[in-house]
Amino acid sequence: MYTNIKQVQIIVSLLKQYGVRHFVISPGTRHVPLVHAVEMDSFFTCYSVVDERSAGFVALGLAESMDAPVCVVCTSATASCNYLPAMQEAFERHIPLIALTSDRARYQRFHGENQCINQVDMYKPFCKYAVDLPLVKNDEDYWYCNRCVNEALIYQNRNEKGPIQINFLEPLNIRELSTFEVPEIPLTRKINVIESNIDWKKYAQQLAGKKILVICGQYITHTERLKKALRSFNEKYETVITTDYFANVNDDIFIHSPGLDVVLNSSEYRNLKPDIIITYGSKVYSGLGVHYRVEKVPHWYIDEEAIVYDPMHTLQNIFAMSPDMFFEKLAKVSDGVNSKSYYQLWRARLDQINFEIRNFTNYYVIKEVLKYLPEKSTVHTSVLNSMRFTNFCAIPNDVTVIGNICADGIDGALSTFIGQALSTNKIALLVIGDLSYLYDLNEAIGTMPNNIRILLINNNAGAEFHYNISLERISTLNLHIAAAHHNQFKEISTMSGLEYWKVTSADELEKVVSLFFQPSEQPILLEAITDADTDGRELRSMLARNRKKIALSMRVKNKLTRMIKKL
Ligand SMILES: Cc1ncc(C[n+]2csc(CCOP(=O)(O)OP(=O)(O)O)c2C)c(N)n1
Repeated sequence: MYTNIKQVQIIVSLLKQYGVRHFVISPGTRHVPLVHAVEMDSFFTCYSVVDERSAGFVALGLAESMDAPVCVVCTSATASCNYLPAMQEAFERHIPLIALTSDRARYQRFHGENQCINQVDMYKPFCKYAVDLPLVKNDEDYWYCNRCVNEALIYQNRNEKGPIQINFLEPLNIRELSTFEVPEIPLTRKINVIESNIDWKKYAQQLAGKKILVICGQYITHTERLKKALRSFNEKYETVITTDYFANVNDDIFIHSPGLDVVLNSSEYRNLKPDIIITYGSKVYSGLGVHYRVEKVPHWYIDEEAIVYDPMHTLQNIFAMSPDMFFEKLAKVSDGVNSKSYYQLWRARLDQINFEIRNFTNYYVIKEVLKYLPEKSTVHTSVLNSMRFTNFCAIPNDVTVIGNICADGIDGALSTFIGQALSTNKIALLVIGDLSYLYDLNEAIGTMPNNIRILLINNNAGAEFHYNISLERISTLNLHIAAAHHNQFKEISTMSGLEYWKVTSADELEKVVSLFFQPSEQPILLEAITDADTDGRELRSMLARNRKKIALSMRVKNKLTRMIKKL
């Protein structure tokens, strides 16, 4: 019988699946559930060494001579400190030691608990990767714990091998230490790293006849080779390939899907549900995949560095190769044909989306201005609204769209934009909100070349919060959450050598918008004054107009009618 503790079950199941067989064990209490699990399982070979310092070196010798990873496991506090010399030696010599250090639960640490020191990251300079596992109390903890152990075991073997630390917890209830009721350790998810020298037919078979949603993320250069590979893949498999402007992919093969993720209702999500999701690129902006988390759609991720990226919580395979190779190889070994029926489902729903806007708002201004973008220009946007609305507009293929999308900070949009604009003669447009502009104002008095255009949407607050929270829900919203102010930017613009234009209505905008990108001696800042509350409300109602009501079955309808009658 084995322990009921899920955290330990995950460790044991994964060590087996990764083929880690050898354990050097030192005596103690806190690691009992793990020790008893491995000593009872004939898969593992265990050695007993009292002194943890010696245990570390015994494991080092074993790992080196077998050229295989070896675990050392001990109780907490100074016991774990004694692994340090062996960890340092393993780090320098690229030997795969696995230090399994047992610990107290996070919220017990440093409050009078006995035998408790800070073990988190304790071997830091001498450790390839370290994880501090959570107590597993729900599905989210289970996923996180599984992901951490997978990460540690994957990263141990990438490039040069080396030591890793897995800090795990003793149970809160002392009786659980010696409770063994589970006949078998349940199998947990192993995230597979797949290298390029594989039997591609095996993976092609897994995709054949399946509905495949490819989500293309950011910061991938879409070379001609990659586009060709995607096209060939798309011809052979039932594929939908979605993206947004920030991926800069510019090819008809991609379905441009921004906004879709926030308007689909649950039954539409089910209707469009893929059998598998494939992603590549450093940040997948689209929320589509995350919606499929609950539906447990398997996920394949393509990344040369084999970084674990698991936003859907269903990552199955990481293909450690370029996307070009992945799509090329799979296209080559398949003789299937894309019937386009899955694609048509998506196309039909996307064609119903109408993001028109009539009232003068932040979105209205951005949409009108972007209509005049010149060829081959660059658009940089600050985060959230500016980014969201840019994605809702029609942007020509040869325009480059950028933003500080990964950390989503409002701090550096202007500075980053200036850096980008300095390296091109073409028009460089910044779409920015007033708080983001205020934040980065130091840069507004720096050097500005005349190819710069700044569209500053000044709604005198963080309109994002008027959209996602609203004054109706928090009447004091403007005080601190949306940081309302009364500033306008004429003086500071003139100081920084910008020609200053201001519009407060659709009519005023119409008069100047076609001139905004015309050649000019000076860089130009166009300040559009809108109202944050109206901006938020209009966005909410535009999205609501695009949502379909959930069709209720007759049974549910009758039940509801009966309930209403009873009231
Ligand atoms: C450095 C940093 N601080 C705070 C935030 C939280 N935040 C997200 S959006 C936002 C408001 C942005 O306001 P603004 O630039 O005026 O754009 P708007 O929402 O009005 O479109 C804030 C404060 C953040 N993302 N980054």
